Amino acid sequence: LPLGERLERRVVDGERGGLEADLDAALAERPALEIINDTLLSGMKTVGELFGSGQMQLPFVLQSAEVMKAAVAYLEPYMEKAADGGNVAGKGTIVLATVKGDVHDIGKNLVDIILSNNGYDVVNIGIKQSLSAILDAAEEQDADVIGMSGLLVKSTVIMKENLEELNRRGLAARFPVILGGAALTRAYVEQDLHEIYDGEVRYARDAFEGLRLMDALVA
Ligand code: B1M
Repeated sequence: LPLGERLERRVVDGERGGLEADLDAALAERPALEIINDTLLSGMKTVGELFGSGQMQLPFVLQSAEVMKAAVAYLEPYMEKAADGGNVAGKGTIVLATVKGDVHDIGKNLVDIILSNNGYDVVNIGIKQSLSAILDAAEEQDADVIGMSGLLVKSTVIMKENLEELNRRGLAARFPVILGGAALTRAYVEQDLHEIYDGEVRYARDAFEGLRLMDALVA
């Protein structure tokens, strides 16, 4: 198979052996981010389709996720940093979490990498995080923005409850919120949730929209 297809297959098949060598070869041809966006994510999409249609069982999805994570970790040092020295942080702080009951973190961790490489301080508190854990981190770190990720339909309900709780605690004006994850739709966030939240709530379709939103919210 050609290199790109082989890499994509590695994600779909959950095949780690020889991954680094293929990534090195791909890096000689294309930037790291392009390898992630065009090749590896396309493999994850196939995994989601196979799983959704009952053609792939969960343990194999997990293996694919492990390969995806290993590939992203390997590529991370090669990802472009902002010209203004993105690693000199200080543009603003975001607390990033996958919401309560949800373990999906590949997307959230990509958002972390993209924001960190572009000058933001990212406090990534992990998966299955309750609102109180998110708020503890946000207050402790004096965060500018709260970012919540979730891929389950159930998580979209949790996000709504979290926003309602922020309203009740009088914290909506203090914390703009960015939401992302495959179960959300733009309309759900920008219409339904926008209507109930007393602060700013925005939808990020991908990590780059997350970055644009941070630039807009924190500037
Ligand atoms: Co699960 N899973 N999974 N899964 N899984 C989905 C989400 C699902 C759609 C698959 C399917 O049925 N087709 C389905 C959800 C269905 C639903 O709710 N309606 C599902 C299910 C059902 C489940 C379980 C319930 C299965 C079970 O146990 N029977 C279970 C849930 C466990 C739980 O959470 N409590 C489960 C478990 C798992 C694994 C552990 C095996 C593994 C996750 C491993 C991990 O993350 N560490 C897994 C995986 C890998 C997937 C799929 C196949 C791929 C997800 C992924 O990593 N995509 C997924 C199918 C799919 O999404 N279509 C699926 C790549 C990633 C880069 O994309 O996270 O969307 P994504 O992130 C994007 C954007 O959304 C955005 O930026 C990223 C890219 O730029 N983004 C943000 C995300 N968060 C953001 C935050 C932001 C900004 C942008 O700012 C805050």
